[in-house]
Amino acid sequence: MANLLLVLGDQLSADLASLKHATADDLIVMGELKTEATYVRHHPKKIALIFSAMRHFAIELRERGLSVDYHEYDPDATVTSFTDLIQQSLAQNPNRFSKILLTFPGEVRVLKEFKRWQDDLELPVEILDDTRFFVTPKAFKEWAGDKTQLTMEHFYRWQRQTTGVLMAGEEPVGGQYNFDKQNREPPKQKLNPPKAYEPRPDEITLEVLDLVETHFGSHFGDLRPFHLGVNRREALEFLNRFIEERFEHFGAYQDAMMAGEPFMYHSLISFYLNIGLLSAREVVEKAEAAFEAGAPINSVEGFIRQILGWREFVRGVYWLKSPEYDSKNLLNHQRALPSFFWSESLETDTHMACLRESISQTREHAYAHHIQRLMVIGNFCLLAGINPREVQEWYLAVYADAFEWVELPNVVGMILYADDSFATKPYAASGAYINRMSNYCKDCHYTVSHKNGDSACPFNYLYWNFFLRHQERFDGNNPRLNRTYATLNRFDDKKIQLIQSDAQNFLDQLN
Ligand code: FAD
Ligand code: DLZ
Ligand code: SF4
Repeated sequence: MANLLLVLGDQLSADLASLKHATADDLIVMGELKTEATYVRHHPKKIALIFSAMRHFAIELRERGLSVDYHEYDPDATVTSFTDLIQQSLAQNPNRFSKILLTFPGEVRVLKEFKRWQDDLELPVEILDDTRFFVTPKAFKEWAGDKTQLTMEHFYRWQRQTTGVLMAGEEPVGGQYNFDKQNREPPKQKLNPPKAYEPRPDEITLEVLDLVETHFGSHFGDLRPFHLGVNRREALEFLNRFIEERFEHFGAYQDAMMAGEPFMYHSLISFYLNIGLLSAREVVEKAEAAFEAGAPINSVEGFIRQILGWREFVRGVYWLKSPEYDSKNLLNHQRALPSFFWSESLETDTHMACLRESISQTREHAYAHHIQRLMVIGNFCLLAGINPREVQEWYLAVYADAFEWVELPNVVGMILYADDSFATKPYAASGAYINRMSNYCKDCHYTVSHKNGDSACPFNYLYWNFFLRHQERFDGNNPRLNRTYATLNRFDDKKIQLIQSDAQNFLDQLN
């Protein structure tokens, strides 16, 4: 008998576990669904990316001779959720299926829904491992064992040894596992990153853009111009162009930021990796092949570390720590997210050039590169004490590559220190870091070298205010912060008062 398969909007891989052995007798259901399109106010570009990529993928499946029941978005549809979709398929095809076949999803919420079907439906429901990842949640759990601190570097070395990627026998290629110290060049005057590849929307995408504009046009973010890839061919072109045009400088300038250069030397492939148009294995293989062809080790290792290391690690943490993970708030931060995060007029809503640049670029492209997400926007949310739930929702909504398994650990564990299972200290930085790694400060209303007063860079007093506020937790209890507190403890009362009053004034006028 036939199987009923449900393929989600981030499972668009020809070799998806559930699709590998699909036959013409099986029925594959896919749907542009209200529940999925609205569980947060996704950036319109993100919705358009997913809907258009789903439509293209459905066509490819049909070309493979498979049978697809595809539901285009309809605001009045009675089918609004994955459960509705499955129930309707079962009702329309009585006695046709012997089982429901699913691939492990990217979100706890959806896994719960799948598990409910296992309990409620009369048909067997099989959930296959998502083989697109190197490590299953189960294998990660075994690796984590009873470790109290999960260290990405240890995980990464284990992965390098297990997979043999970038290894020469037992030894890491280049003599060391990690070339991070060669990934921190500040931007130079003459840097000229290549223009990003801009695929032109085809008929299918144009139709989707109109639909998204009608129904989701009020969400934060610019829908047009739209130049994201929506099929396998375009995704591969992004990857190939990265290797040819950007890879050489990726390593050195991985942490650098320049006004007017949203993409720098980054790969721009997270969208396609996360929805399944590219596979992590092929990306790693291409990077290794580029190394054989002469690409520098700091670029190759730095890039592979992000994919084989960080990407797999955060997924492991997500499944290990969920379902409680999204309610973590170790530092008890309660401030509301400032409204300018959702603003269409950032020019007037904040004077902080670094935040303005990073958020307006997010609005325009549904993209910001890692250091903007981590050290500008994330750092601000940490120092200003923003409530983790509000930060999570923002990051999940505004980036086209955002899915909970990858967004949540980056927000909860990495930027906010709302859970301390993998960060050994908060990623807090003053304006000096942003000034060193970007050219934002030279056109800012604030002066980065000023520590206090109206002209001072807010990151400077917010930084010390953060460590004052959490002195009891950290001072003397975290060796990695000994130097920070040695400096702080030399400040006289007047300096401390200035820091606290500047921080208070700034925070009071945030909303
Ligand atoms: P590159 O800089 O070229 O890196 C190559 C690839 O490495 C990326 O495509 C991505 O797949 C992977 N990678 C790099 N860093 C990370 C990381 N920290 N965690 C997981 N994978 C990583 N990435 C997402 O894919 N989705 C998210 O929702 C997301 N949210 C983030 C939230 C915060 C607060 C932070 C600090 C980082 C977040 N990241 C997220 C990680 C990273 O910022 C993006 O993967 C990256 O900016 C995507 O751009 P790129 O493809 O040009 O990446
Ligand atoms: C993010 C998203 C959006 C916006 N819309 C859909 C959709 O209409 N149909 C669908 O199958 N998937 C969509 N997705 C992706 C899902 O939300 C994603 O599969 C789950 O969050 C699990 O990662
Ligand atoms: Fe950002 Fe401060 Fe530099 Fe302005 S001075 S761009 S607020 S770091």
